[in-house]
Amino acid sequence: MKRVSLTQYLVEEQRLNNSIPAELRLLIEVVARACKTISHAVGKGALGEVLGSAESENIQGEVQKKLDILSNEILLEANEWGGHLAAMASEEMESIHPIPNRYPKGEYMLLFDPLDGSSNIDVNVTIGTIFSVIKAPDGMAMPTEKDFMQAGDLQVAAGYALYGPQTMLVLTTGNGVNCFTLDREMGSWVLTQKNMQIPAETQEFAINASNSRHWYPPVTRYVDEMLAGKTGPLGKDFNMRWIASMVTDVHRILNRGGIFMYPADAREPDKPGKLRLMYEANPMAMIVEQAGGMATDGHQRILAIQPQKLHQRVAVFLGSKNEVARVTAYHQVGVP
Ligand code: P6P
Repeated sequence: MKRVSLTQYLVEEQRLNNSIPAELRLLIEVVARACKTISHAVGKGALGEVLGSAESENIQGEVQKKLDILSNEILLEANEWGGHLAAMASEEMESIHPIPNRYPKGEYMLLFDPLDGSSNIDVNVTIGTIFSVIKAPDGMAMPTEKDFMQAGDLQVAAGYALYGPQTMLVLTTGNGVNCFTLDREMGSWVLTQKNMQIPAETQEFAINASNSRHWYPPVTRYVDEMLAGKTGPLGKDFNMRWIASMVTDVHRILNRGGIFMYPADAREPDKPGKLRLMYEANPMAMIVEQAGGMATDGHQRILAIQPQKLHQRVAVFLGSKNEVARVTAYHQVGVP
């Protein structure tokens, strides 16, 4: 493939589809540059004295890793001066982060999980950054959390960076999904996969099976049918993968199909799931749908959910559309 840089791709996409105004292009390039910085810090590991926990907790009550906080700061500092944003929101911050008054404000708002999969940081397993871009409401003066309560269908862009054997950036602005690989020598993002498509069928599923005794019947039925293999109702054998790093499980599914599930379960009946809607499920659902896949909470499209709270959680079933449709259908007859 002729080497096309991220900048060239964004400029040509704007020319072809008029879908990436200059401000959005600037935002994407700033986020991509911040992900390069995060990749560099992650890559240092113990040599950078960035491993281990930060002896603090985030809004979710989860112990923060030093790299969680560093990644969050890198994204805040990279994005606050450019004039393309009105506000940001992060898994690592309880409330929204309005752009400081000393900087101009723009028409976009950025949400992110700065370092997803951080339980894997200290054991050198691939982790990543997930981001979502929405428009600031017209005439918004001082941004509030309410301004962020936009359904996922309203996202103008979504993506994730992957800090693994290669550093990659997967991006959609509503016209398909493209993957860029970081050329570490040149420091530039190079287009390496165009218009990624998720196969409709799959023989691979991803779920944390240690929770199986807590699952509700629709999930138990579905997983049991897959485990029954060729002689079971699905008539084929299935393989299982669970990396406990959503970006990595989703990237595998983008490349070879599969279904990723983090369902609600009986451990906490009031908790709809573990993953967060605004900065994990929504961006991943936009990417998956743009790649021909499907993403539901077991009952409806994730992108159709009207958010109520910035850090609200949601059940997630995403990937190969025929399998997501199947497990979603099972929920129509079963409990949540
Ligand atoms: P569990 C990482 O902490 C994360 O938010 C996702 O990246 C991942 O899919 C999930 O949680 C793993 O959860 O319960 O298997 O540790």
